[in-house]
Amino acid sequence: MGIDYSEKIPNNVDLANDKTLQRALEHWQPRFLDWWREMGPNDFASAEVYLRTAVGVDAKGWAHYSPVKMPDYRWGIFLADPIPERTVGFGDSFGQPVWQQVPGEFRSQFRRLIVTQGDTEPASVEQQHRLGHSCPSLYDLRNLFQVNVEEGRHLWAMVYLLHGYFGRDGREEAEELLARHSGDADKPRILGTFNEPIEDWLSFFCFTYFTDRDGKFQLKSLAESSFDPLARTCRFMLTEEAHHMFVGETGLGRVVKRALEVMKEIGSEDPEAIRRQGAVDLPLLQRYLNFWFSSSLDLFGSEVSSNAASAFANGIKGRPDETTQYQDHVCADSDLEMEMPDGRGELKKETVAMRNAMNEVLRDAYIRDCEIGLKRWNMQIRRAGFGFELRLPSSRFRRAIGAWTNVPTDPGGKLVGRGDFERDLPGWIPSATDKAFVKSLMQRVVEPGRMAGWIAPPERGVNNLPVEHEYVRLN
Ligand code: BYC
Repeated sequence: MGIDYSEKIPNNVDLANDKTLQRALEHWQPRFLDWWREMGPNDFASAEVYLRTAVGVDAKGWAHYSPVKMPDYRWGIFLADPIPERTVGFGDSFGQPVWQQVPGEFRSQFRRLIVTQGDTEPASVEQQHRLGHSCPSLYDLRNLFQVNVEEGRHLWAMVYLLHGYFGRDGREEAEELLARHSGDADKPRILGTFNEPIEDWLSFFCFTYFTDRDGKFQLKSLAESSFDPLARTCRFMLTEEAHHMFVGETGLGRVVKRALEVMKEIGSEDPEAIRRQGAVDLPLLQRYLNFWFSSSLDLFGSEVSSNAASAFANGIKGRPDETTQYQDHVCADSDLEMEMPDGRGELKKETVAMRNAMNEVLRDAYIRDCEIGLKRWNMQIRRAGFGFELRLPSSRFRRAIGAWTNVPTDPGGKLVGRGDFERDLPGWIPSATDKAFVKSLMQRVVEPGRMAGWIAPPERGVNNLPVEHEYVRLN
């Protein structure tokens, strides 16, 4: 079914024929718009932004571009087309028909996951609330706003499920999604990373590289769910998510490129000399990567998790690409060996039932995916004739969730004494001086085609338009 844009809430779920649900969502809609006005990029409400809006969920329809004022963006409910005769792809009910309703016994588990997923979407918009004022170019400003409106739509995706399938509890949860706020002392967002401030574009690019990539892995796992409406909504969200990671990967690549240009110009790798030229030195970038990667690793939950085990056993949440990447979809008798801290400053080997280790399986796949960008940037650095190498820190470093919580290690994952850790940590993640320097670079550039001095231009513009196109008309 195509997307009907004549309706108050554009959708492809035949909302017009479910009056109760339509009324409930129409009641929530003005609250969402109030939240957007208060917490979204509202200083730019009158700007015309060259945005992508889905007009259909197939390959042809989902990337339609036009200039739009963000408050007029048509947030709606779009599910990928159903897969006929789809069956449960993993866990104890493997092979049985998928569910069009939430089975009563799994209701609270599903609600918890949908609320957690939903909570991240508005959180990220809140985190990026003021970034527009320091954009390095109109091209980047447009990408920021594209990401923001789509995160708003992803919130709609989860709110649709809550309203449509969880009755009164779901409606209450949908209200709460607008009541919690990123970094709020009393009502923070649920997951740690979504309460971290994003006050500069280097953090934004790290966030879209690392944290949106967690989004990719979590959405892929939920796209395997036996609750078919959840699977279909996540499948469509993934098409949009790909652009967010593109923004992160190309953004960081352009920062590296600019640093290398400056290093060649001045013939030096000295961070201070590079900073004097207004570019980001690579050791500083490494500290930003250390911060955002370690924070994003926590988003996978504990290494050993009974929540993860029951989500897998019950067909609620699978592994990314469950059908194509794995042979054993039941995992009743397999296990995974892990190295854990023994609590006395040493390591121990532990054998964990595979179902209980699912968070770690996802985290491992995520880490491999994160490596790809680093390989590319390191190649850029080598080609430019420099020896510096960017690295992902160890998954044990600076963790706040799971077995490695508060276990002092260096970025390479080597166990160190607490005193040494506390002494050295400020040199491993961005220091106050680093942040102040990055802040000093964040001067807004809004002439079409011009870029701030700390970032190279993109290789191409959006939708075959030139980089110089006026992607945002600031009015
Ligand atoms: N911070 O057994 P455990 C995205 C909680 S990003 C704070 O270890 P479980 C996006 C956990 O909630 C993708 N708390 O883990 C990106 C639980 O609390 P309760 C978001 C945390 O349950 C950029 C307790 O610790 N989607 O889309 O197996 C921009 C013990 O849990 C954290 C999802 O996350 C943390 N980091 O797995 C915009 C998918 N980690 O319930 C958007 C849905 C864990 O006992 N969520 N806890 O009070 C899930 O699948 C799971 O909830 C988790 C945790 C993977 C997050």
